[in-house]
Amino acid sequence: QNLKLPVIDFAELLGPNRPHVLQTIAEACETYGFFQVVNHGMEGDVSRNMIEVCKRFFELPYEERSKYMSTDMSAPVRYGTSFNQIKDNVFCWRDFLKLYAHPLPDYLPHWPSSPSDFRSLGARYAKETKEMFEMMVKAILESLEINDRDEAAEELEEGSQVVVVNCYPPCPEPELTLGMPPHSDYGFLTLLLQDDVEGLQILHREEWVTVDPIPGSFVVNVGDHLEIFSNGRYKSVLHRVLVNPTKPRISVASLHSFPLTSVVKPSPKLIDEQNVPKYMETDFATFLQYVSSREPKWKNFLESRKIHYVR
Ligand code: AKG
Repeated sequence: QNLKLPVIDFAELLGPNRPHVLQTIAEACETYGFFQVVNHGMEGDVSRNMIEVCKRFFELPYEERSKYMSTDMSAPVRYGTSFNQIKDNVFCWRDFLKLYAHPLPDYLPHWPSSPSDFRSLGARYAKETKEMFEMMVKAILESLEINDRDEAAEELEEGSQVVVVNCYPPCPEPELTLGMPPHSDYGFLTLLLQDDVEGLQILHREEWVTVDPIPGSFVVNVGDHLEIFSNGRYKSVLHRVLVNPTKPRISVASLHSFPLTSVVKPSPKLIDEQNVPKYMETDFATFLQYVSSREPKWKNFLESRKIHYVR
């Protein structure tokens, strides 16, 4: 049984229906940690061209793609298999291209120069997803009853954006593997574009359910930073990817986080005597230290930041 995620019509955020849409966003973030966005303002050509140019990248000869292979997790561009082909004990059925994207002028010169239109199409896509993210942040803050000009919005505007292109080739024995193991996303929000092949599953009421792709829509999910910022009200939910026996699948995830130098903590606007902080302050260095000492899986990192009060 496939899951129909709550659908947010972004155009309605600009009209009289805004309070109702904000309510739907809040309920979706509390119940599923996920929602889908339609009428988001990105023209169909921009998203279709992005999927198509990424497909062409993965079709390039290995010698061309492997120029971007790196074991440095913070390289501006990293091409690889699984998560880290040097470290992983078991490989996932996935190739990926990870592109740092903000500030774009700093990173664009490092992006693949082949296919020849990769940078121009990718840059437009990254710029427009960043704008969409900024509108979403305002809606998310408002849904938490926090002023949309809160300093968090400013910080997030300067935060990191990483575009991860996932390519899942057809797999002759899909039941023996996964495209991606269960994980939650480290950042604040992830905006995911996918082609028309299903594969994404989320953990909902302790069951894995497949998300029905709506062509041209974005799947948006709450990341660990937003769970912490909302003091646990919005949920960073585990998700994984199945592979298909006959069809390849491409997805493009745009991951948006607080700046790498920021301290992430529950919003002071949501904390009072009745609502004590449920998470410790955290920063990127703590995260890196955590993941370099063990395999990053399930929600271990987020769990490790929870405060357990002794009565
Ligand atoms: C990720 O990039 O973190 C994903 O979970 C990708 C999901 C997908 O390919 O549908």
